[in-house]
Amino acid sequence: MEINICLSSDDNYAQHLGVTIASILKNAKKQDELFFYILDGGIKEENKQNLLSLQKIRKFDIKFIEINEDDFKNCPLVGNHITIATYYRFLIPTFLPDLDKVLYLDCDMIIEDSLSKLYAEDISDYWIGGVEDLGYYYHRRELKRETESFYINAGMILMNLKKWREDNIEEKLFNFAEENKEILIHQDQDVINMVLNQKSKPLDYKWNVQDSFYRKTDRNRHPNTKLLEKAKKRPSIMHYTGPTKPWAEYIWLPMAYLYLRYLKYTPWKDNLPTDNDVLSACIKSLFIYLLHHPFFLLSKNFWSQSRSERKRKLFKYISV
Ligand SMILES: [Mn+2]
Repeated sequence: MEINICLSSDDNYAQHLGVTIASILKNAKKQDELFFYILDGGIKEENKQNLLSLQKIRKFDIKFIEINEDDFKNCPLVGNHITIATYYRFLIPTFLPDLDKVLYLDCDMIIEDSLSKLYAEDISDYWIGGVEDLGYYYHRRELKRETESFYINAGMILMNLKKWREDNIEEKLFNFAEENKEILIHQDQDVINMVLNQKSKPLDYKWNVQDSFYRKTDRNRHPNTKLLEKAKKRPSIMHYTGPTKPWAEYIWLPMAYLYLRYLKYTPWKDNLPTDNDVLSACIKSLFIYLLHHPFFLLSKNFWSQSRSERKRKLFKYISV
């Protein structure tokens, strides 16, 4: 079965792109024919060769599509760990004129399953298919949407390119982004949700398990379904959604070990996360907390908070 996958990366992310691809190759079924389309924001020749060397794991096709940043100069930038590259996916129907369907994946993902079942999902009546983002409960309300409504995580989207072209979706996305700068928090993800919500198909959680799924603070608001619990135990796609990534802050991130599982099959195998030592990470976080709150044990306020609130404050500094 032919599986068309689109990923986006600049030279800084080439290693993580490589690890994501390696995880796809390692878990592909015999009959999967893999075609990768890379939206290339300046990947250097050396790293392109490194990516091609992954052919050792398994045969695949790869095409680099050069991106012109000028096409995105009107897009608003919000937050600090998101770059202009997140907008590239708006133009995928133009970048890939020969395809009617494509699976878009972020490079902060590890794939632990064949992608054939996901790719075969019938989205002929939809613009996109994807998995709910369980965070952002309050944010949805700010966007003046029903809190219960489906809010997709844009790190994995199955795209019906044919329907995007028929309905002029590219233009609608860019217009919306330009006209609504002040309400966008999650940049292109908000835009995708606001414009495409009417025709988004919810898919099984296991196809985009986000690290927020494991956080206790959010859990109260999670739909308490068996599907969600099952997906968390064995993600088919693990997505490191926050600013904390497994290649840097390894210790405190759920499922971070999956990144190392596939890093070792790539030419970047020696670039291990810097803080993969538990003891030094604990000492570091306690030290930083004490710097900010030298008398916290004496403060009445601290002890009158709920346990979870205290914990949250103590661990806030870990990713500093
Ligand atoms: Mn992501």
